[in-house]
Amino acid sequence: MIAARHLAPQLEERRVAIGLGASLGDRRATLERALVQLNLIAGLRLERASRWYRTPPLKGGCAQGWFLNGVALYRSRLTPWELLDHCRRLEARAGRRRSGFWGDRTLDLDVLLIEGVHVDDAELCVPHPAAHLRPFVLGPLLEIWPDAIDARTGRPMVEHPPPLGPRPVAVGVVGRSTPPSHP
Ligand code: A4P
Ligand code: MG
Repeated sequence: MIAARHLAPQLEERRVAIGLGASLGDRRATLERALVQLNLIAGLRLERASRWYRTPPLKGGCAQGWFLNGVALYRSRLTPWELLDHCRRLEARAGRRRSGFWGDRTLDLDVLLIEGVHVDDAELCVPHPAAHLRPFVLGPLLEIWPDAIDARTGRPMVEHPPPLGPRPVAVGVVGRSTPPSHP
């Protein structure tokens, strides 16, 4: 394991998982645009994306009733903080707005896992501390990266107990899909 502060600015290529979520607007178009925009960043290359899942909000406060969630796996040469900056920039570009803590959002991008890297600082926690607790994250993550390791514990993600809550319902596959039966 490499302590984050010792990472060189230009990392060797590592796999990274990004969680995508949206509960406002044309969720699917926003998430698919974000996948492409991330892939256009120098040092990031899309390897696989999960299906999209229609998911109930984890805790109330979602006026439009449901989220669309998915996870994408990239090959990355970026530092964890560069990744976070790009995620924030794309959220802003998607016109991210929200209504209160855990409220609606047009686009939420979370850095879920970075292969072999564990960061805990004021700005960034990787692995994302809640990744293994959320069905709409762990399910799609294991779909595309079944042997992912939790760098905080060194154990496979698949060994985490199944998170509580309703199982997310897949509504389509990126690029060839079953259109969702909702707007
Ligand atoms: N931050 C620290 N670690 C990370 C990380 N690994 N990835 C910091 C991204 N950001 C990280 O995040 C606030 C700050 O957390 C960032 O600026 C960064 O410095 P945010 O995304 O701006 O705020 P947020 O999304 O409101 O908070 P948070 O804690 O990220 O919320 P979550 O955990 O994303 O939960 N229900 C369903 N069904 N689907 C969802 O996607 N999402 C949420 C929000 C609640 N309920 C949901 C869903
Ligand atoms: Mg977030």
